[in-house]
Amino acid sequence: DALETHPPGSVSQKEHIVSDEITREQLKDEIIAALRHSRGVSLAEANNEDMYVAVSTVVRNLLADKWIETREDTLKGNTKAVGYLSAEYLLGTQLPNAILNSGVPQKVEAAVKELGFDLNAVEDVEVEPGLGNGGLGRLAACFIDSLATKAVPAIGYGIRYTYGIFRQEFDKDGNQVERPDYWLYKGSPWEQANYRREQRVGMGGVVVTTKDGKREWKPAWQFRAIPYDYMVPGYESGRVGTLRLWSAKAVDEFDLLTFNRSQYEDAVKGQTWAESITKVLYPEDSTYVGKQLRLEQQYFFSAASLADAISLFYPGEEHPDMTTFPDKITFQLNDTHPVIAIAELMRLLIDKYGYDWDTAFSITQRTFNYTCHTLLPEALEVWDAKLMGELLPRHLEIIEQISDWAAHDQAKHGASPEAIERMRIYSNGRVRMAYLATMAGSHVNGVAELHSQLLKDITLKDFADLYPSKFTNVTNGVTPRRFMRLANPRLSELVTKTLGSEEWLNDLEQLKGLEKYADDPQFLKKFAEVKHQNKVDFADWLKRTQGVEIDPNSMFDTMIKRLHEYKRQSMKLLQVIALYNQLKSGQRDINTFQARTVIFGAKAAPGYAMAKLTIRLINNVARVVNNDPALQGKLRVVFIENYNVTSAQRIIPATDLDEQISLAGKEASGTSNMKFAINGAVTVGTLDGANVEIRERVGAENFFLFGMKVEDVEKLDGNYNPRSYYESDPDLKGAIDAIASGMFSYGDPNTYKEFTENLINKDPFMALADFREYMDIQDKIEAAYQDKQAWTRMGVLNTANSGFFTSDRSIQDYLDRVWMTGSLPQHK
Ligand code: GL2
Repeated sequence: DALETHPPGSVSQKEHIVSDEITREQLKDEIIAALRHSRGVSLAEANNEDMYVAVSTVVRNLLADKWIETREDTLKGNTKAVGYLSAEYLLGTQLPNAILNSGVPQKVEAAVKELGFDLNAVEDVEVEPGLGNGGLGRLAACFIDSLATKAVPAIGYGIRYTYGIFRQEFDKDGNQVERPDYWLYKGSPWEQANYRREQRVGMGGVVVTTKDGKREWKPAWQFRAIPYDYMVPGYESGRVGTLRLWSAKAVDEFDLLTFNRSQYEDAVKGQTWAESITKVLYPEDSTYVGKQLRLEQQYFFSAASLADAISLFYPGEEHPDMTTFPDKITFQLNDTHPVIAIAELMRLLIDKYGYDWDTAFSITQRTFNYTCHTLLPEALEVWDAKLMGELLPRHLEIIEQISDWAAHDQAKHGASPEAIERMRIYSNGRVRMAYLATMAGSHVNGVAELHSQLLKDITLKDFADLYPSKFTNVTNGVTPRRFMRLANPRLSELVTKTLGSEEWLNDLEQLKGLEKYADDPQFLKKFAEVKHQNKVDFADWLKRTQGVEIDPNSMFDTMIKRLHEYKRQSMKLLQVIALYNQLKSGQRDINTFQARTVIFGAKAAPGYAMAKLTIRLINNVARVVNNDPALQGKLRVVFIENYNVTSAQRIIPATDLDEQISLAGKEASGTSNMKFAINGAVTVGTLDGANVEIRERVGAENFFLFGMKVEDVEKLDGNYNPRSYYESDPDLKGAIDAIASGMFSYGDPNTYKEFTENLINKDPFMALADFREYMDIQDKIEAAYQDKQAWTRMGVLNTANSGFFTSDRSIQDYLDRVWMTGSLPQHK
C-alpha cells in the first residue's frame, strides 16, 4: 500500500536557523531600515505604529527562508501533506507569536528596547484578525501552530474576511451593539497577496450534456480567488507553515461599456457581488442559517483550495494522475462548512480529468476526513436543494448520485430500509452535509471522548452501527506557546526554572514534573505569587481600558465564552443574584464572605434575542451590585467588552475559578477549559465535553464537579418541569423574582420578562434543575478558597496534569488515527 510506505510524521526537524546568527546591532539596523523603507520615517519620527510595522517586517524577513524551504520540502511529496480546510481561523495577534518563533526573541526584545521603544506598547498596536467566532475557529489556529511546530507539511486553507467577528460595544442600557470589525483598516504586515497562485471559481449556470454524453457545468459567473498567505512559524522546529486565505474579486473589475453609457451602478455590479462573497464572517456560533451567501463562501474557498492543491502537486500537468492525489495530500474538513469540497473534487475528477464514477469516488473517499464539532442539531448544516441547485447545479447532481450510492452501500452492509431512509444524504429537497461527509470520507471524529461517544450513540448512530471503524476520537488541544508562554510569562518562567529547561513548551506532558512540588511550601508560595501578580496586571488593564476597578485580593471567578443558552450564563447569573440577595438580607454574613469578582466575557450572535437579553441583564446586574454600598465592594461583576483572543490571553492567567457549566451533553469539547487548567485555575464544571477528561487527569479532588450527567438529562427530558424547581427553592425563586420585579431595570418589570418566563416555563437547557447543586458547590468553593495554600495546591495539580491538552498531542492523534488512512477498506 502506497500509504504505508510513508511513515507518519514529519519533514525532518531542522536544528538550526540562519536567523540565529543575527546580532542585536544588525537587528537594530534592520528595524531602522524597515522604518525608512516601508514607512518612510526616521527613527526619531517613528511612533508605536511605525515601529509595529517595522518590527513585523523584520521578523517576517527572519522567517522567510524557512518559509520557502518548508514549502519546497512539502511539495517534494515525500511525506503526505495535510490540507486543513476551515471557514474560520481565530488567530489572535501575530507579532508576539512571530517574535517567539523567530529563533531570536531576546535579541528582538533588546533591539526594540535599545531603539527607545516599549515592546508591549508596540505589540498593543496590532488589531487581531477576528476571522472566527469562538472555539472552532481558535482550534483551527492552534492546530496550524502545532502542525508547524511538529514539522508536518501542511497548508491551512480558509477565507480572508474583510470584516471579522463584529466589535462588541455596550450602550448605556447595557445592550450589545455590533460594530463592523474592519481589521484591515491600516493594512496588515502579516499577509502577502499571492497573485501567482490566483484561481477562478464559477457559480450558477446550467449543466449540459456534451456530444460524447458527458455532463458539463457551464457556470454563469466566474470569480477571481486571490490567496493571501500568512506565515505559520513553528516553535523550535525550524519550520514555517502556510495559512492561505482566499479573497474574492470580480474577473472584470468593472464593465467599461456600461460605464460609458453612464450606468455607473450597473457597471460595478459584478465587482460588488464578487467582493461581497468574502466581505464578512457570519457571526453565528454553533448555529446555522441557510443563507445563499454562506454557501457561496463555502464553495468559493473549498473550490479555490482544491484547485490550488492540485496545481501545487501536479504543476503544469494537464492530465495529472489523480489516483495518487490522496497519497500527496489529505484534507481535514473542519466541521460541515467545507464539505461541499467533496462534490467539487468529484466534479473535477469526473468532468475535468475523465475518471469513471467508481475511481473518482474511491479517490475522493481516500482524500477527505471529517471532524464534527457539535451535538446541537441546529449546527449541522442542511442545505435547501433548490438553493444549492441554483448556485451549484452540477454539484447537486453529484450529491444526488452519492446519496444513491450511499443507500445502496448501506443496504449491502445490512441496514434496514428505515435506517437507510434516516441516513439519506439528499431527500425531501434537503442536503445533509454531515451525512455527506460521513459517507464520502474515510474517518469521522468527535472532539472529546464523551462527544465522540455521543456522536456514535445519538447524532450519527445509524452510520456508526454500520461503519464502526470509520469513527474515532481526537480530543481537542490548545497551543501552549500562545496560551502559556505568551499569555503567562511569569508562570512560564517559574515552570522553566523548576523543570530546568524550556522543553515543556513542545512536550507539554513534562509539566507532570511539577507534581512533586505540590506540597513544597516554597514552590506554592511562588506559584501563588505568580497568580497574584497576574491578577494585579489584569486589574490594571481593566482600569485602563474599561475604567472598572477590581480588587486583586478577591477571588477571580471567570466565565468567558460565546453567549449561548446551552452554556448557561443564565445559571451563573442566577447564582450571583442569589448571593446578592443573601448578602443584602443578612442571611449570609458580609464580614465572613469571601470577596469575589465575577468576570464575564461573551459575544452574542446579532440575531439571537435571548442571548442579547442575557447580555443586557449581566450588565445591569453588574451596575446594581457594583453600586450597592452595602456590599462594601466584596461582590463585583464585570463584563469585558469585546471579548476576543487578545483579552482571553489577559484574563486566563489571572483567573482563580473557571466556569464550565454547560448542560451535560451539549458542549462538544470546550477549549478554554484546557487553557485555564494549564494556567493553574481550578474548574467548576459539569460532566460535559472535555471537562470529563480534564477532571480525570487533574484528579477529582482538584475539580469542582456538580450537576446532572448525560443520563440524568435524558431521563428528565420530556417531563421536565422547571417551574417546580422555581417554586421549591427560595434562593432560585428569590433570584428570578428579583429580575422580574425590575430590580435590574429601574423598576420596570417588563424588560426581562422573556428571560424569566423562558426559564420558569421552558428552560430548554435545564439551568433550574442544576441550580441547587451549583449553589452548593459554590459554597464549597468559597470555603476551599479560604485555605490559600490548599487552593494553590489544586492549581499546581491542574497545571501539572494538563499536559495532555496541548494541540501538539491532538495533531499527533490525527496523524496516527486519521491522516494515515491506508488501511481502510475502499468501496468499489
Ligand atoms: C465548537 C464546540 O461548541 C466547542 O465545544 C468545541 O470546543 C469547538 C472546537 O471543537 O467547536 N463547535 C462549534 O460549532 N463551535 C465551537 O466552538 N462554534
